[in-house]
Amino acid sequence: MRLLVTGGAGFIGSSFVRRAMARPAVDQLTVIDKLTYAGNPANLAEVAGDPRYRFLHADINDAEVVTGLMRDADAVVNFAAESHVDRSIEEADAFVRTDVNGTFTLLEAARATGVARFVQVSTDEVYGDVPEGSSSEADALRPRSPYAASKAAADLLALAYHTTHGVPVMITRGSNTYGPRQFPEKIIPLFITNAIDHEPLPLYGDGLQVRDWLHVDDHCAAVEAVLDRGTAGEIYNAGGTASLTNLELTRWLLGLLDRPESLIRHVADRPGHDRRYALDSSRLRALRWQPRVALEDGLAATVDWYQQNEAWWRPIKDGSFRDYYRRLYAERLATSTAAW
Ligand code: NAD
Ligand code: TDX
Repeated sequence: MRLLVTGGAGFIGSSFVRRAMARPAVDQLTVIDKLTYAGNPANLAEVAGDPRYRFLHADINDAEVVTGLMRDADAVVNFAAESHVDRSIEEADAFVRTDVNGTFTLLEAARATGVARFVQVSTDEVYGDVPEGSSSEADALRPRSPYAASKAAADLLALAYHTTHGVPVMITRGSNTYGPRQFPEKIIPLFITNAIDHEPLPLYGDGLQVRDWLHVDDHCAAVEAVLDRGTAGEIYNAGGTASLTNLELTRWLLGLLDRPESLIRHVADRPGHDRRYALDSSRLRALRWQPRVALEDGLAATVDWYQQNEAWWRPIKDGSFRDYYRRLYAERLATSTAAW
């Protein structure tokens, strides 16, 4: 199998690449990544020397480049995206350019080259807020943030390219993912690294929003199952092993790090904040996939990884991330309240 992986220098993409390179069935793997603030070549250092692997620093919107790469591939997995909800609230341009136009460019290339399989990596956020029960793949899309809307638009384009042009598209919709090498803008790595430094943890609103946590290894196994055994034109939900409130999650992290709950600050809520996500993953389970990493094991290992790998995250937090953090959190923290 010759694989083309977009966004492979990011959190989930790089984990997928390491996993794929361990498979003898993979003869060639090409990563294309724009290396935005979230892309980090260090995430791919482990595979960089393998003769089956090559890296191309490019934008998925470059039609000529992606068409050329696809001619030389049996399958494409599209991880490339702008992925952070709060950034999409601040400025959504890049979300439309990458998540919508970029996916469109890849679909056009798939149509032109007749690539055999195309996995579009999507998210539970396309279903919007789910006050009770769980989302199944046939449910209506009700995205509520610009990020979620950009991913939903990509899903609809992908499905239309399957129906109209026969492009062999499969969509995965994973839930909130966590693990090593996640950019420290997302709640788990942000709170772990802040807590290591005895900095406050800015919990949005009442902290009672519910997320269903999926370990990155389980997310990658889901994408691999769909790549290998999925049916073209189908959507596959991949839910996690534990649903809990952000407040419960935060307390758990503080316990693992031996830090006091007085670090928790309730800050102004995220506009349009989805209260709860939940996925029904029975279709993917029928493909012999199930999430395996229990949250207690995955969180402990993730905390340990950030403790052992300061060289990975300190340069990020000390660089341009500082300005972002100030913009998003300074005012919020100045007007915050204690958790108790
Ligand atoms: P990430 O932000 O860590 O990585 C995104 C990668 O895409 C980066 O390497 C970045 O450089 C690259 N990229 C961005 N724009 C590009 C462009 N125009 N051309 C080429 N490369 C570009 O994201 P992640 O958390 O690893 O998420 C990967 C995918 O999984 C995304 O599609 C996201 O929507 C989806 N997803 C993420 C989660 C989660 O909790 N993190 C859950 C479900 C689905
Ligand atoms: O500082 C924070 N304080 C806080 O209370 C941050 C960054 C987050 N939160 C809350 C908001 C959410 O309820 O924590 C929860 C998780 O937030 P994020 O880590 O930003 O993730 P979320 O918005 O749920 O989206 C994630 O899962 C679905 C990924 O970022 C998406 O890429 C994926 O599609």
